[in-house]
Amino acid sequence: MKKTFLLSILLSFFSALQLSAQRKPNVLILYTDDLGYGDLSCYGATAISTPHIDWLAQNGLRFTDAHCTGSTCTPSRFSILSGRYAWRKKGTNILPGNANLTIPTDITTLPKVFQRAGYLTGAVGKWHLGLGNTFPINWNEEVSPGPREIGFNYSFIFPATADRTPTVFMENQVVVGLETSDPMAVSYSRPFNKELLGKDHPEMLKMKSTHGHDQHIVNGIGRIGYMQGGKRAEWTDEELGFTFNTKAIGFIDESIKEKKPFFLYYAIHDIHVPRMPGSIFKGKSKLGYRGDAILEMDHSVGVILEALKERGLMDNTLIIFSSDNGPVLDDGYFDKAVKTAVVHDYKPAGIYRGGKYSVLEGGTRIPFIVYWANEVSPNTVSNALITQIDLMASFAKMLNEKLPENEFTDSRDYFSTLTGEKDISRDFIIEQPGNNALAIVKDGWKYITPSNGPALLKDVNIESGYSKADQLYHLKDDPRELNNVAKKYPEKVLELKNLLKKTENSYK
Ligand code: NG6
Ligand code: CA
Repeated sequence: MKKTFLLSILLSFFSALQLSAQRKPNVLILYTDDLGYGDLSCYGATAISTPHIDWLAQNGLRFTDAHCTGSTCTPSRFSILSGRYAWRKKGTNILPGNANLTIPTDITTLPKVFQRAGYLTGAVGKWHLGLGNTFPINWNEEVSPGPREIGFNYSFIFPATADRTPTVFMENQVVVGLETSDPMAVSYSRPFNKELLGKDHPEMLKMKSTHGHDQHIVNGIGRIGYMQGGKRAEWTDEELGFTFNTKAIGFIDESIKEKKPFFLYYAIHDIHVPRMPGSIFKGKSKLGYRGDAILEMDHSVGVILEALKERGLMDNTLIIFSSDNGPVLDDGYFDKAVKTAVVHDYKPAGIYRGGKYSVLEGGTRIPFIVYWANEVSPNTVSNALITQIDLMASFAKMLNEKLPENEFTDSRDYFSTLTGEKDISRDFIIEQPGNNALAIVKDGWKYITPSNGPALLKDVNIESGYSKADQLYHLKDDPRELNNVAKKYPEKVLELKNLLKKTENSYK
């Protein structure tokens, strides 16, 4: 009797050990920028083909009701990395390129969870979460705090977005290629002495802006923000994909050298404006530079997959592919996105209404694919409601890492839904549009708080979903949010309103 008991204890001990060895896969998050629900062929696009991402879907699990937390960049990135809703913290909306770090350095973050579990962690690509804690930032020395202080051992980033100064790369928080004889400075309030601006020099521009983007010029493209110096450190847009791919693979190699599993947050810069893909992609799609940027993004995914294959890592790497917010056609430059979409009846948000900036489903319902050989069943689809904010708690669960009990978090463990083992939807999710009029989704119902914003965001020609009245939609029957049933179901409105309030008040 005693012997069998001991044996069974030993067996369960060894199977736990085996599990923990098995369950320490490399983790790669491919996080694209402004890619809509309808922008991939595996999500129904026909005017464009994305074979590498489709491969992930064919060999993994594709979600139909996955959400980023905001319909713009900074809030979604803040939430995926910190496990907290961005609206809990002031100053976390779309950031200028000279903003300071928004994620507190003393909280648990997604990369810190991996570090605690013995991983080497890296951030490559777009950052847009602020850097440093001084104003102005001194770009001529290491800028801290930054990715390192929130849990990334390695970083190769650009500070904000491709359309914002400073238009330079930073490796481990130091500007790459900056010469001491040409120190750099960045401003968002006024141009520097002798700085040539897009608004005064249209003849210098290879791509004109439709709105904004008429300040600093680099590579023949007007940007938001001003910059002086650092001339030789400034990037060429056509090189961004190649540069980031190379650095992402370099980081993977470093993890092999250090004999550690890796966690790589690869924030692919495509398909955000200015869409100026590498020369081999120009003119290759039917959809102007926006489509070409999708091809470049898909190619980047292919390059990374190939690198994993060559290194024998495909079987032990969990890959997530997703986007930070919904799509926009005209986000400030004449790049033929609007015209070609009309010609091809192209719907970047799929069947959903709205897009980037909006509170409608097109704003936060995004592609989300999980690939994990031998663990996630190939060619499967999940209709479970999930949110990127849960990655932190879910991976903590996978790694057997406890999140500190006395620390606040919005992140919840849905690991078994993420891997398709279960089909359980999140209890509810909160969506944050450009103007902070929050929406809450629960059991197929969606409630949108009243707000004063315009119903149509004119510059970008996107329906916002804002209304002065309460809005309630039954997403299952009315996925396009056309039929406001708030008056018909006042108890539902009250229930969701109260849940939203309760969640807002759960952290002061
Ligand atoms: C807007 C920009 C837009 C884009 C966006 C941020 C103008 C007129 N528009 O203010 O081009 O940069 O901010 O996008 O300047 S995000 O994906 O990083 O949130
Ligand atoms: Ca974005």
